[in-house]
Amino acid sequence: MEVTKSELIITAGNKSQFPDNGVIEIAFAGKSNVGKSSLINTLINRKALARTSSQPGKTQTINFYNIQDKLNFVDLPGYGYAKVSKTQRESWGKLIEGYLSDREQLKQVLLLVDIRHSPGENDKLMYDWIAHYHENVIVVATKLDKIKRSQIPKHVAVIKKELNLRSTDKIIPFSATTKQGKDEIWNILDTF
Ligand SMILES: Nc1nc2c(ncn2[C@@H]2O[C@H](COP(=O)(O)OP(=O)(O)OP(=O)(O)O)[C@@H](O)[C@H]2O)c(=O)[nH]1
Ligand SMILES: [Mg+2]
Repeated sequence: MEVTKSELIITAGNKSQFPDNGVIEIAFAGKSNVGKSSLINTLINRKALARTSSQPGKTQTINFYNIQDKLNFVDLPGYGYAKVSKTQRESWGKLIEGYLSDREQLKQVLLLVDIRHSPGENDKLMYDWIAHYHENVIVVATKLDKIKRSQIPKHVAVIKKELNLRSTDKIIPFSATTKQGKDEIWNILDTF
């Protein structure tokens, strides 16, 4: 899709604020600071519609974006940030669970992991949780520009193995800096 129109619909802090117009949704999940907002901005050719931040844990709400009046992109709050309080973690869990477990219009989840690192416990839990509800998970291996080209296959293999990806899942290396992987992701999202 060539995106020329994108706008924030709502920053939702609880379930009652989720939009209710039945538009197809694509959600972006992953650890805090992994590059969810940057991926969204790259896909929609915007510098900063989705807020990016060098401070991890910035996005604590579920942010819904209208894309070309066709799709909604859903930027989920990042997990695994040590400095948030227990209460914040619990409310995060409830919010995400309320969204992911029971959302008919949610057609595809993209789970982001940093291509440089082996997935952590939280990534594995999140993958298993998403995979339970969705037959196809797209794993986006972010920050591709941070490793040497020759190292890509090795890193991809580690992520596949550690998350225990199924044949129905896909892994796509991506960089918000070079935009590598952008077309491949759109090729999939365009099928919805
Ligand atoms: N080099 C490089 N840096 C990136 C890439 N993607 C994101 N970053 C940087 O990583 C930091 C975090 O990016 P965000 O997009 O804000 O990450 P997020 O997952 O939305 O973070 P939270 O909202 O805190 O969960 C920012 O400083 C980005 O500029 C990438 O592909 N390459
Ligand atoms: Mg973010």
